[in-house]
Amino acid sequence: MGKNGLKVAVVGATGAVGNLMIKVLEERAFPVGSLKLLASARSVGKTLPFRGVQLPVEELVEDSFKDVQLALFSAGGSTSRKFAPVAARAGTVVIDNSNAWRMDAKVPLVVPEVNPEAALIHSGIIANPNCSTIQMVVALKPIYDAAGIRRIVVTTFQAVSGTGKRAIEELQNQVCDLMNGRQAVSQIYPRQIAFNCFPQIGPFLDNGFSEEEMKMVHETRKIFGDPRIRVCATTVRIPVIYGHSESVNIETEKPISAEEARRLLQAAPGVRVIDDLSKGGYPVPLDAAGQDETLVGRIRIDPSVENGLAMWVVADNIRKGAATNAVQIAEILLEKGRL
Ligand code: 25A
Ligand code: L14
Repeated sequence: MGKNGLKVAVVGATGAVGNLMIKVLEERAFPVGSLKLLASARSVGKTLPFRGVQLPVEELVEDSFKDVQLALFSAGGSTSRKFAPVAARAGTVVIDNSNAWRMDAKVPLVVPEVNPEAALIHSGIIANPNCSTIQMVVALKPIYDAAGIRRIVVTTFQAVSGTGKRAIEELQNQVCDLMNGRQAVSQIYPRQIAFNCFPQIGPFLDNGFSEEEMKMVHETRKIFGDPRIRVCATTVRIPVIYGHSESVNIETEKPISAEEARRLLQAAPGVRVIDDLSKGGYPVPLDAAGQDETLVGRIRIDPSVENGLAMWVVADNIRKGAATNAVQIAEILLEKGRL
């Protein structure tokens, strides 16, 4: 590994997102001098590849962060609540992918295409938003800037990889069992996911919304810095492995035509418009999987309200929705000399 780079740690390195964080650091040629792979005790003994070298997985403990300049966390909320402050006290900058710190007033919540400047004002912890929120705000940013957004109604179609490795295995095992005449077993999810879908992501709250739905409300307002945006979300799990899709309806402050929205989106960073209906041109999860752009199609006027616009937004939930967004935040810090 390069001698002049940074000392970087990945917490939750053996998980679905952690694994990809390692790959994205490599792909984007992030200046890693040495890489420390951290996970729970049950992963000690495993090795994972980085730049052609197998690196050992170490157990995450209180003094794991000595001399570590940057730590990317994706080991779940309780691990982040416990260890992100430990790392920050050791002088490590933490970019945390869990839900633990996102709504903390002292913690910036950053999507580089939307509010990059927020990354520079932190006290050791920077939060990566929820995957469903990230791809939606990337697609809405150019429209927000041009016409303002009053209200968003969104329905998501979410892949199982967001829940982690064991959920991917649950879908695969259920399909295999059902195709072989055996019963499907659900351990991770509340209902059968194979050949099915269900409108529940995370626990339900007293207001009748799921936790994932309320994350989209609060995080969208925080990232845009606009507490007036009204958001109503319905989040649905579908039997897809990689790539979330979203049906997004918005009401803008000023009128905007579908052509103008399409033109703005075509010029927006991180966005690719696929919107040619004559050729069946619209994005699907298989287009999004394995790449970093947020794909937008089906852009059209919603005639049921004043200043209504509807669109379809698809992205790889563990790349742009998690690992890539986290590494992009680190790149902002690096560029501004903050690492
Ligand atoms: O809802 P949350 O809390 O926000 O959770 C979000 C993410 O956390 C993970 C899961 O991701 C999910 O996407 N997660 C949730 N519950 C978990 C649990 N009971 C859990 N992970 C482990 N146990 P994931 O499965 O893709 O991996 C997340 C990464 O986090 C590491 N990790 C978990 N707890 C940790 C920790 N690291 C440090 N300290 C802790 N306390 C985790 O490493 C992984 O890298 P690991 O060593 O625990 O898991 C390695 C593989 O083992 C399998 N596995 C998971 N749970 C169990 C298990 N094997 C046996 N028994 C289990 N209970 C997984 O397949 C994992 O890949
Ligand atoms: O808040 O199960 O980052 O798909 C995103 C994915 C919570 C769980 C988060 C899933 C998560 C979720």
